[in-house]
Amino acid sequence: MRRHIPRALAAVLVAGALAAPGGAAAAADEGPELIVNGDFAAGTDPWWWTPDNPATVVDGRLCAEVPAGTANPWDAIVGQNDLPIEAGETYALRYTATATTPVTIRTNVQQAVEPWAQFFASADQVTDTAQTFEHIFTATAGDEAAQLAFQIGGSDTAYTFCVDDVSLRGGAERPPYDPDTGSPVRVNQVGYLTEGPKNGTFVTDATEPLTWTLNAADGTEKASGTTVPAGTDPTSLENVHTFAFGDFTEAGEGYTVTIDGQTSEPFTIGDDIYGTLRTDALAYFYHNRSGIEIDADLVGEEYARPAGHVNVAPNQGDDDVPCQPGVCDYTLDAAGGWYDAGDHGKYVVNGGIAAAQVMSVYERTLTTEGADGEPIGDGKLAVPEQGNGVPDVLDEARWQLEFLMSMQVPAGEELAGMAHHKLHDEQWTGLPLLPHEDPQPRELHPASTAATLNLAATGAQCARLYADFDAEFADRCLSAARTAYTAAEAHPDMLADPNDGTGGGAYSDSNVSDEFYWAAAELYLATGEDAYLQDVLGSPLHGDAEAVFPRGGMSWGATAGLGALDLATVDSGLTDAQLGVVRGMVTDAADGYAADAANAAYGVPYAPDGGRYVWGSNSQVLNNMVVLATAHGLTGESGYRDAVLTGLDYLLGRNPLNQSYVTGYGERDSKNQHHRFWANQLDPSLPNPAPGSIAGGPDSQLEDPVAEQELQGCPPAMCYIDHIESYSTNEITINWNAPLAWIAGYADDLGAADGGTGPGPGPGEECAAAYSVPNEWPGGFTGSVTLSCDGASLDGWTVEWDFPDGQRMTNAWNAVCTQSGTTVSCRNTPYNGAVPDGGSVSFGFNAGWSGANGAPEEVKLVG
Ligand code: 9MR
Ligand code: 9MR
Repeated sequence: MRRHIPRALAAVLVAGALAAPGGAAAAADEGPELIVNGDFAAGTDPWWWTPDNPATVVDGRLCAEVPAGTANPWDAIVGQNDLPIEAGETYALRYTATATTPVTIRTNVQQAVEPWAQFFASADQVTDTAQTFEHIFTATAGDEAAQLAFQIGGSDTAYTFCVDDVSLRGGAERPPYDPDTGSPVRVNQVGYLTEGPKNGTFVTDATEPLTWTLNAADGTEKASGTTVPAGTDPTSLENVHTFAFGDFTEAGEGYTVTIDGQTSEPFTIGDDIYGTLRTDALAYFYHNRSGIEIDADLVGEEYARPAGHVNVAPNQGDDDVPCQPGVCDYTLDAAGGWYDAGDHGKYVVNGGIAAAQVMSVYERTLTTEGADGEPIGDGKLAVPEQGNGVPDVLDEARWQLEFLMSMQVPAGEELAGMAHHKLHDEQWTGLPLLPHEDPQPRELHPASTAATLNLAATGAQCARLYADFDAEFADRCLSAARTAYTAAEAHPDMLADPNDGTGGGAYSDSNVSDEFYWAAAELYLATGEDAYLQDVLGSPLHGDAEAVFPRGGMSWGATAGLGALDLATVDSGLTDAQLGVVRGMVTDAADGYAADAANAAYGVPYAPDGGRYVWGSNSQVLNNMVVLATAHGLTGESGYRDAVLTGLDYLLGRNPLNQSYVTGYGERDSKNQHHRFWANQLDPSLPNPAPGSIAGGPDSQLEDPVAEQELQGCPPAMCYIDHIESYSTNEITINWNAPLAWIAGYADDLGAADGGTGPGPGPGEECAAAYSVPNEWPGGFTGSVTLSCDGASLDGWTVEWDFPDGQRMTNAWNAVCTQSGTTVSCRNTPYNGAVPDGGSVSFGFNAGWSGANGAPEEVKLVG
């Protein structure tokens, strides 16, 4: 650090490698600095050390406590990886060090993997007087990712080693950022639904339309058309064209698109392309369970592992976790739950949204017509609770719900009812590290309002969903939720400390009005109680679509939308007017996301402020897709559905990097996400991430050392690297996989509907209308009618039906309706009279019912 320069200057200069030719140091100094954070101003990152010599930053230097009696120098190391060393180049290595006992250390620049070939090695004598060492060397061989290793083991006595101002300069300037993006023809590398939109993007300098051809696996041309020039795409700064082949509906595998001699990655057209994605995305959660052995019978040998944090050495166990010093004087049994991400922390904030969205994978099947609960039912997922009579997806969510409840401050304590913000290691650990090998002490961090409201919201949703399966558990959830909500009201501004990021993430959030909204909504839906409803209606967020659904997407820090989505879809006593407000927020937000998708050359429903892609941008995209899909369920509008599907295209390869961000899906998939067990990139004996794991995705802020080194100058949607240490672009976490599972379920259900069970003209019909009830509650329901054409088109339409059970329509949208007796007649608005061949148009309405709510026998197209 700068303020230590006097000490560093006072240090004795020890020049090694005196034989270096004159001027070599100067030549090396012209090259780039390869060491990141050599002055430790940014903390310990990206330095690493071996587990027995823990290091921390003390007075601006990195100090390691080296144990006595290790056998070899390399039994204790402080180092930094990813140093690009080039053969024939000259380098200057400098650092300042002290040791409380005089020692001879080994200072090596070497391969980071076997056979550990050395490009430079020196024996340096370090004493308790600060000395600056300087070594000039010419590398005789090279390595793209070498390491600097201070090998400080082998001492008979324990001592403290401190190092500062580490610098390694030399080699050629780094080439400008130039990722390998493969073919310029960008498609969804998994595929397209038979009846869905089919769009792609072509990167080219051409400004005139070009011909595209769609070819079958055997090379036969199946369709062709021309591209649409779209100018410079702001997310990639590349000139692009788009192309569309939605009219082509012949199912098959191995299709490619060729433009201007360039051929896309292969893809499938079919109805069943997202079924395994739903299952795999959900499997992520079992894989990342804490406190239970991950069973080879369920996941295969490669992914099996012992239980983590169950009090078997070197783990310190999560069954009796103390607070950080000074925070509390009790301990909690907080075993179980899901590990957050690449790290072994367990956090209530993002743990809450993740649990909620996994529960919603299930709840969606209760509230949405055509949503199939079977693929997530009992015996369908690879979880140990198979066969217990409870849908497997709820078994999975319960694993986390039990943990969330265990984080609640016990009765009798000062903050009783509040929830601790998080539990994690005292210090950051390095990679790789299996959960059961984590030696760090675990600590509870202070309670926070945000965490408490996460518990209230998820507890209430739990009460709704588990009541049918386990009343005792549902009651326990509700009671925890009520207590939490009351405690949060009493402590409405206990914000998590943004600087509390050692050993785990901070997850700090300066505004909890959205968590209050979410929790009040869920408690109202669980209890029907007016007090909670009044809190919803009285929230400053209520009715404000942009506040509830930020343009950049919902996230762990912006949760109001979770409440609004549930209010819009789950049966409750909301009046039609109240329901109209809530649904209006959903459709307003969805309109914005759909417009963003339509404007984007890559079809992505994500247009963040200032074009900045944030940490975890892929989950922001997914959360916008969840809003769109919900709006589709409420209205039947195909535009919403299309924006969800083009969002999937983006995530699965139709993007500026030609990258599928989901492991195991697509030809160019992410495989090296930041994870301490799935760390194959660091240790070939460990697996890559399990299929269905979604990477965080482009983050234009470059928030980790690898991103800083490799991605300088990247356009926003290209700020991503499939490297295990790029945690700001390439981590995986429960709260990103949860919306992936939700969307995969939605898309799979769409495919099933296309496959014959959904609306759409039957054989022989040219234009037809289909009636559905997306939502029903005591005394009321929302109806939807979809007009579809195949082999004809409409220019203006009127439909009629008879309600069989005396239902009364109260209001309609996207149509003008009248009711006389039991007969309803609806005609198009000035905006949606046209139904093209192969297209569809939907409208919706609210109506009242009593006794029964049967569907009309027929919806007739009368004009
Ligand atoms: O592994 C950690 C990851 O889960 C976090 O998102 C990230 C940012 O907080 O930090 C990672 O841990 C690194 C730590 O911040 C600094 N030392 C190296 C750790 C592993 O890369
Ligand atoms: O998802 C979090 C992201 O929104 C934040 O910008 C980032 C930095 O604070 O932290 C992310 O969460 C990480 C957490 O802090 C530690 N575990 C891994 C999480 C995902 O990278």
